[in-house]
Amino acid sequence: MRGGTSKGAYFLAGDLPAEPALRDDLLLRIMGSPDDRQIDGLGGAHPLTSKVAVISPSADPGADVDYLFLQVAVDRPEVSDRQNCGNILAGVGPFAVERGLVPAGQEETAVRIRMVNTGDLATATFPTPGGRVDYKGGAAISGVPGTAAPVVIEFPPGDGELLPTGNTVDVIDGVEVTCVDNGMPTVLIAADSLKVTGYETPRDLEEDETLADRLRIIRLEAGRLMGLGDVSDATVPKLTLLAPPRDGGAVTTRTFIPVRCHTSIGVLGAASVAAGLRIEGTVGAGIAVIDPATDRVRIEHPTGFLDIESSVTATADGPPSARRTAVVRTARKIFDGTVFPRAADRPTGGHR
Ligand code: NQM
Repeated sequence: MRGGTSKGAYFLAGDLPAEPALRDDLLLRIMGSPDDRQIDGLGGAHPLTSKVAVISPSADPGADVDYLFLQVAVDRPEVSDRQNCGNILAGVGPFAVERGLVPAGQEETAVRIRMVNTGDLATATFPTPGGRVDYKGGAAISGVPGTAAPVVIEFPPGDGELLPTGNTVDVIDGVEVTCVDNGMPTVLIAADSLKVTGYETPRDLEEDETLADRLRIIRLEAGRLMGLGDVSDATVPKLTLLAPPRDGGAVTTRTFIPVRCHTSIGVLGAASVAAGLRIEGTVGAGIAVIDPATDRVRIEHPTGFLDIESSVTATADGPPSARRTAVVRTARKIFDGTVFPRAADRPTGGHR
């Protein structure tokens, strides 16, 4: 399925081995990793198209289904459950209805989802005319051609720290950063503090080796400060370069996930950026143009923009916390069938 601006293979948990090492070895073979082109599997040779969702009924009374997100590395034999994915999340509700885990309503269906990676909850609501998922619709999202049915995703406020280092600004390697987590650990950096404009193409930024070195140093230290330990092999935290908006939005972004530069922006990544912009004194607050009269924040990115509803509670005597986060995505079933993984040679899977 395509979920938002990502694409992945969605599985019922019961169809995969329960043992993580066996499951990950199978997923590497299904996706065709490790291989730059993922030529022998389903993966699309980019982190955004090498994703897996594992869905099962939930034992949590507040959720209908559990969603475990797995990032399958393209060029390394690694499968990681250390991050969540809000784009792939957009396909979880429709998949749950297709597989009979959740009954469809006659007009629309709301599916309560527990995101196993973080323990956070989300509710996805999408049209089901006549009790069937209908992927056709008029919603357009930047980075995806055409239109499809809208999937409205609401995130209740989490109870984690929005500013995991306890500071609005930390200085790492001489650069001011804000470390923020509203569903995705993210490091906000002013693009000009790294001698780029923030309007470059993802490809130009990826080819800038000096920038890559700086980002690597900043990310390792930020991960430590955010309590994530040694993040050298982890896909979090993400790094978002910020510049003033150019197309009427709140801010321009270029996000590293963490080595490749995102062609748009992740949903939870955007939720974290939006929350960060709303907190006084952060790196983003000084760059963004925020309208305090509305919750809507338009995040500009390389292929357009992502609108996210985000509000933050700021009190004088306590740390800021997220009040509300919501987003509209689309999702589409592309193929339903049987995958034939390449044969197992020896277990290659490294689980992180
Ligand atoms: O932040 C890519 C994506 C993502 C993550 C990444 C995402 C999110 O766009 O919620 O969706 O940051 O690795 O799929």
